[in-house]
Parts: sequence; C-alpha cells; structure tokens
Amino acid sequence: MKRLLVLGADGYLGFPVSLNFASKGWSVYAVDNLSKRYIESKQDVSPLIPLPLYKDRFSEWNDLYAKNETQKIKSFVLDIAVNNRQLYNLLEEIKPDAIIHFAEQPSAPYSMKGRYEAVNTQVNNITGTLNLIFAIKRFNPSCHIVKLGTMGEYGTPNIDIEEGWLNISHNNRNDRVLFPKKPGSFYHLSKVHDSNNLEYSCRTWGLKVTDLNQGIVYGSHTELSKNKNLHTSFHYDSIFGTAINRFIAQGLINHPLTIYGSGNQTRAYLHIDDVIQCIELAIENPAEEGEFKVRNQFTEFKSINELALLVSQTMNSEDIKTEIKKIDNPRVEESDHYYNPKNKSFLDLGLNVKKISKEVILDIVRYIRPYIKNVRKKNLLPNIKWNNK
Ligand code: USQ
Repeated sequence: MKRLLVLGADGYLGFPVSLNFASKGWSVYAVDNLSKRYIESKQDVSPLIPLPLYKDRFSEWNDLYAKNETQKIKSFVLDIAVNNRQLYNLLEEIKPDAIIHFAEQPSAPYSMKGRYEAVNTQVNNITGTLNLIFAIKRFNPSCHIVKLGTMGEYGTPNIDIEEGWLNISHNNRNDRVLFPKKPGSFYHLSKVHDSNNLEYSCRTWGLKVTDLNQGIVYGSHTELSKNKNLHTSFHYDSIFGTAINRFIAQGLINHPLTIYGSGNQTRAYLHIDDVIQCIELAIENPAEEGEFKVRNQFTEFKSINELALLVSQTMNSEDIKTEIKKIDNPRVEESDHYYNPKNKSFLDLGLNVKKISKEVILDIVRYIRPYIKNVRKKNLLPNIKWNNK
C-alpha cells in the first residue's frame, strides 16, 4: 500500500485532497500547524461555512465515511517550519512514497499588511520547505515531493509564460534556465524562493520534485468534501477569499462585485475538482531522480472584467440581482498587460478540463446559499494596501 504525507491538510485544498487519496486506497498521513486558523482569528475573518476542529474533521471521515481501516487518515498537529526534529521522526517512521506540500501561508494581502506579516509569511513558507528538503535528503531521498507553487510567481511578463524553464540564447551560447520571475507580493515571492531552493536540492542532492504553479482556485466543494462536516474552507473575505468565490458571495448578499482597478488584469484559474485531478496526475507521473519538474496548473485564463461579468450575468439570469463596481486597486499590479501562459503539461497527461460556466457558477451559488447569512460585510472590501504610504 502506498503512503502519502499531506502537509497543510487543514486547508482549502489540503483537506479535500487528503480525502481523495484516502478514498483511492492510499495510506494518508495528514499534517497541519493550524496557523491559518490562528491568522484568521487575528485578522477577524472566518470561512463562510464553519469548520469542525482539525482533529474532528478527520474523525468524522474516519468514523462515518472511510470504508475500511486503510481509508482512515492519521492526522498530526506539527509545525514543519519550527519542529524539524518531529518532521524528521515522522518521515523516518512512515517513509512516504510521496509528499504533497501545501503547508504555506497562502494570502498575498496578508503578506503585504506590514513587516510582521511579510516576515511571518516568508519565514513560515521558506523555512518549512527547507526543513522538508533536509528531512527528505536524510531519511527518504527517493520520495517524490509535490510542491504547491503559484502562477503568480511569474507575474505578468511581456513574453509567453513557459512551464518553469526557459531556453535562452545569449551571445551565441544556449542554456536552459529557470523562467525569470516577477511576482507581485511577499507571499508570491516566498514561493519563488521555495522554487529556487527546491531546484537547487534536485541539482545537488538528486531529490525528485514536481513544482505545481497553480492558478487561482475556485469552487465550494468536491465530490467528497460536500458531505456534512467535511466542508472545505470557503473564503469570501478580502484576505483569504479569491476572485470568483468572492464575487459569488458578494452577489448573493447584493453587495457589488468589487473589481480592483481597471479589471483588465488577467489571471489563470482552475476549479477545485481539477486541482484534485492535477495532483493525482502529478503523483502518477513523478519527477525523475535529480529532476525539478514544473507544471503550470490551470485550465483557462481570463480578465477580472470577464469574470465579474460572467458571474453577474449568470446570477441575474436566476433573478439574483447583482451589480459590478470598480474600486481603487489596493494592489500594485499591471492592469494592461500581455498574458499567455502554457499548460500543455497537464493537457498532455489527459487532464479533463472543467471550465468556468453558468452551470459551474450556479453549482457554487446553490452550495453556499444556505450559509450566506454568515457573511460579515466589513470583511468584503479590501483593507490592506500594497502602497500604504
Ligand atoms: N481582484 C479583484 N477583486 C477582488 C479580489 C481580487 O479585482 O475582489 C483581483 C486582484 O486585483 C488580482 C486578481 O483579482 O488581480 C487575483 O486576486 P485574488 O485575490 O483572487 O488572488 P491572489 O491574491 O493572486 O492569490 C490567490 C491565492 C494564492 C494563490 C494565487 C494564485 O490566495 O494562494 O497562490 O491565487 S495566482 O494568482 O495565480 O498567483
């Protein structure tokens, strides 16, 4: 039986991914340091659908849904950025075949709030990944690490975005180098630093790493997490909430859909179901020894204007009256830019793409509607500015 360690298993993606692999016969070990819950309480934001306690989420699965002993998930509270010895012990004990590493502070706005938050984000993310690298090197060098990076590492360059690497020609010589990165927050930068550290470890110690440069994920549930008490953490607030999920929640309480700036900024997206699919594909097709494999994990790209319009028109067609409002952009980001990222790697592996559509939007609307009274209006407008002079 194959063993999988999921780091960051309490998160929006880590929890449903853990359930998925457990249901498919992997022996799943779940780890989290609960830091997102802590930051949520400090920032006074919370997921739309209240979540059970960390351990209770897994007990619920183990007691009511797991079909046999194998499908039961073993959960641990462990801070991989602080307790490297415990991480070593865990790896030595379970010797996983693969590790999925989600255990990072995921909010760009939080990382831009001030010095403390920028340092907290980078120390947590970069140290956790370094501790993992050393743990793997020492106890389990043949283990495949699947690391969640982000499309935001690339920023919005004026050239096509390749998958992690770029062939260059300079003064009549050729080389293959990591794609130059131009990220737009201290959070996105933390992922760039992780990528560099991981690539170096592959080159130097022969580790096997797949870096997934993931786009913005949307969606309220997966096949397994839609069950009672197995919800994932759906955020609508301006710190952890992301574009499409926020727009749908805003529309449902008759709050204008907030476009930051011109709305011409374009980003890459994928549905949470496709995250599950991509991670399965990444694990089934691992990196070789010494290889730093990069896959761009998204299914389509759109401007914020296009997205807001699609959400608004879909909701209006169901008699949910919405309006769109352009507000000052709290971020420093390009609004009119070239954007052409590649995602051939997953398409070649047979990714069955689920695109943003009326049907997909209404599925989210129906799912979150019973909880919409939990929206706290004060958390809808952005309160962190990139350029807080
Ligand atoms: N935006 C709006 N209105 C809103 C919220 C956002 O116009 O109400 C715009 C922002 O200006 C930005 C774009 O939407 O241009 C995306 O912002 P976002 O908050 O949806 O996502 P972002 O901060 O980029 O970060 C999210 C996740 C992060 C992940 C990243 C993938 O929080 O963990 O790494 O998406 S990516 O953007 O590809 O880097």
